Amino acid sequence: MKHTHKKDIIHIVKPRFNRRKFLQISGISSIGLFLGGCGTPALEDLVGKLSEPLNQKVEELIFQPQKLVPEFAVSEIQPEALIINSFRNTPIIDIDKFRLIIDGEVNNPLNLSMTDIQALPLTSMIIRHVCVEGWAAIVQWGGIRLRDLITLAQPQANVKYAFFESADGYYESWDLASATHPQTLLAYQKNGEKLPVENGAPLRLASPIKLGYKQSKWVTRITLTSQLSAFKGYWEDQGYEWFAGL
Ligand SMILES: Nc1nc2c(c(=O)[nH]1)N[C@H]1C(S)=C(S)[C@@H](COP(=O)(O)O)O[C@H]1N2
Ligand SMILES: [Mo]
Repeated sequence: MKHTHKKDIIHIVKPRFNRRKFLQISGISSIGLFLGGCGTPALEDLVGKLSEPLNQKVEELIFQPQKLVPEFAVSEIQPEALIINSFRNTPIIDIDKFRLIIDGEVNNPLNLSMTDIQALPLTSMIIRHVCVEGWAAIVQWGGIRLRDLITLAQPQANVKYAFFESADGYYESWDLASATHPQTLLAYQKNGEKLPVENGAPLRLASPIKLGYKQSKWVTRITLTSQLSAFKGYWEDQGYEWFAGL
């Protein structure tokens, strides 16, 4: 089966993280946390919460040694090989207003700005991206471990799946074990630079354990659930395999 893809180029509002803006965002964040509502948590609180206890099932997944996929050397990166593959136009996202929502069957739903996200530990990996159209590319991705965000959201014991919504209307769902694999990242860097918008900025999935179509670009919402949705994934709903493991 062939993907259809267009390569339209459009402009986005450039992010401007100057000092004033940074202080502004952190200020708003602290107030949100103080009010105890659904505001964005302050940066220190985010990082601090990573060591809080979890429910049994997620704890098992996170502390059980999950098999690591061997990574490549910097010299093996193929900067030209990653082909832009988008089923629609590149969406317009205002980085200053961007929020990543983590919700569903969780005790601590999250609403995070890119500043919040970039305050979490940065992980970098060099892996092979494999597209079912018959091409592959060795890419370096930098970002946060998805498991860290899932940990912060405090999923309830019955959670089995993560459902991803993207700004272009794309959607995906993953099993929890794959979503909490230590090499499953929400990336904001590609080959050592800021992630280009065509490749999914501000945030995209990157993982060596799943095929290319599982790696949602422009992720805006992650919903943790006990039931698999009737909508499994954009390509899956047209007959592609759901698990799509590598
Ligand atoms: N939101 C969104 N994510 C997406 C797609 C898409 O069309 N929209 N295409 C998928 C497919 S089929 C592939 S191979 C990769 C391509 O990533 P790239 O465009 O950064 O090379 O993104 C995946 N994630
Ligand atoms: Mo793909």
